[in-house]
Amino acid sequence: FRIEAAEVLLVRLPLKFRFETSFGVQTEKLVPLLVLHGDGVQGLAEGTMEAAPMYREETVAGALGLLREVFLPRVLGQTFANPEALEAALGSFRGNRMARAMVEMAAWDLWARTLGVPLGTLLGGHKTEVEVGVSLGIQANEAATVDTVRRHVEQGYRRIKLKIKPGWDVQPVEATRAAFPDIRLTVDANSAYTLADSGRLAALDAANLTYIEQPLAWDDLVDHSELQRRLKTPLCLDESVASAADARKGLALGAGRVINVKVARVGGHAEARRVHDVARAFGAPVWCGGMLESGVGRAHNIHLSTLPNFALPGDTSSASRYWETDVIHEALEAADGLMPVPQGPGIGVTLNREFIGRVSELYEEYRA
Ligand code: OSB
Ligand code: MG
Repeated sequence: FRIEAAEVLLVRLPLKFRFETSFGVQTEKLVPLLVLHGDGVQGLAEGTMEAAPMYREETVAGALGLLREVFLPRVLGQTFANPEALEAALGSFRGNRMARAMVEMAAWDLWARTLGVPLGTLLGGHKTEVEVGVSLGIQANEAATVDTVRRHVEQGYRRIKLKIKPGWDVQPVEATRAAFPDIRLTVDANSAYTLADSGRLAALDAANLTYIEQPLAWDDLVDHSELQRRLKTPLCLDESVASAADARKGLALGAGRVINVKVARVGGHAEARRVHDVARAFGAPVWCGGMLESGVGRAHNIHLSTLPNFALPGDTSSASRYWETDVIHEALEAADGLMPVPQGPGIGVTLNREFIGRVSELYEEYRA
């Protein structure tokens, strides 16, 4: 396929809920979108980095500059045999994997649409629906926590994840477990703890959590392996896995027993599939994480989740939880904790250009 032109758009979407994590409070999502144009076909991708470097080091501003100055000039006017060839064209650059992933993921969508097959099928997946859970932000108190958990359990979500931070961990978890003895429950600390907190984290062993997600530093594997030795509960790595090599090292060190695969965090679908394969070789399940994506990123996540070792429910819950109006026409809605895979070629969704035109804060077009 040949990349004839590219469009970069920037949309600000107000969140329907206040999303508090250990690194801050979010009330909106700044969404950069990339459209790659091939021979009569378009490929879509979304940047999932935050506006500020609070999750990992990447930012929206950094991604927009890199696309314009470095990445798009490398691919415009070029012909690629497949998306892996395009990945290789950007492979010598350091870091900035979420920014590179925008190009790589749009290329997968373009390629799948060119071939007329769903992206999940092209990646090697077979499912027509995927199991999903929900990620719930830090609430004002225990009663509010139990209340919001109840609403989402009633909607059928297959796993509840509570955001925690030092000072807000054992209490909400114990209250939730007492109210729902049998649900699949996890917590996510987004790197808010250190090894000095291992006693506090060990207190969570009593709550029968499926895993504790990313308790320690965003770039750490070694301390996680020490913490894992002190806990019964499996650790799940999110921030600290940026590649299949990181996944191999983390699992070999015993830094965790589960991996949260975020396709953009690891640089795109090809690397996400390699993370999936490495984890399978270690006997470790993976699941598909989320970054409060718009419909474009959400559709990519669902297609990736059709691979067999996505054995635990992902974070890709119904789009209507997040947005009044999405950037795509299709509604990505889960029922009874199952998210249908959008059908049709590629990621199976189409941009709502009318809505985007009204709210877009930036529009750039590049030609070969
Ligand atoms: O750590 O998984 C995370 C959102 C933004 C940044 C990091 C994370 C999250 C979530 C939300 O947990 C997942 C979602 O609902 O998309
Ligand atoms: Mg996480």
